Amino acid sequence: MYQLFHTQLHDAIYASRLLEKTGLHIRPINDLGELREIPPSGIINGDGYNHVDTLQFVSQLSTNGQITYIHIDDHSDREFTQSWLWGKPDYANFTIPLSRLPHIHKVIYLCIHPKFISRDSHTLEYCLELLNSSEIYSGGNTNFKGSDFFELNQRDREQILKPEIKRALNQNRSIEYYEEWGWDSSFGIFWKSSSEFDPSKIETPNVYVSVDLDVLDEKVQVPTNPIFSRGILTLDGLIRIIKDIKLKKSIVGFDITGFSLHDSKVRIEGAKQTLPQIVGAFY
Ligand SMILES: [Mn+2]
Repeated sequence: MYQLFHTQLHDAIYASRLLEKTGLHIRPINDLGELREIPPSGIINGDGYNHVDTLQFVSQLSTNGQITYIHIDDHSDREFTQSWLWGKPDYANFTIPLSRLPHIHKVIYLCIHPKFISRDSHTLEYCLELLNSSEIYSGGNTNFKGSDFFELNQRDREQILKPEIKRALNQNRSIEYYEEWGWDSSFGIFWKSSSEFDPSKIETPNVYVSVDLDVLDEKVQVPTNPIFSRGILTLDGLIRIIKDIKLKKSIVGFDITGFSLHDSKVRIEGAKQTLPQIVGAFY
């Protein structure tokens, strides 16, 4: 069983009202210190813009050893935005600092739309960090696999030819096909199909799960902010993933983000059916 909290945001309070009939006791979270309570905590957070709060939730966890962070979202939330240039994490980039937290073993990006894995051209250091700290699975329940290529600058091209860098790259199965395309012009990051995701292969016994509801197909009745794109995951697909993680790993905390009062298309009666199923999958 989890302690269930909601943040003090209108969207999160609204979402917790949609869960009223479940009988779950959902308290407002006033102090992040409460996240250290046993049993572990689940948090209903607000709009997709508030997904950056996950960085705080995860920082505050008291953990026994390292944990794996599982990011279920249409977006990777590791893009270089304006605020990132100012040194401030936001909803679009917070998984970068999150992946650098000392108690985070690895970040698993799950059901991400390929378009949102990496859209900028990055340095070799960035690509190596991404390869070493994460696994990427593309959207929905599809068999779609793909790759991102980054053009390297002259300095990075020289770097990549160094034996120790080549060795590091070769050790990572994400780029095992790379050499066929040559070493000297660009750098590839590969992602797997989400149907390949298997929680029993996660190296740590403890995991934290963050769900952004925009990962779900538009047909699923959940109120999200229309400004963010929706993914192609089905409700059953999401529930199956959560239950599979729960079966094989210990979930030390979770949050659900992406609720929005501004979604006029969603039917409230539909959301009252859907939300309890998603939250219920964690119990
Ligand atoms: Mn998202």
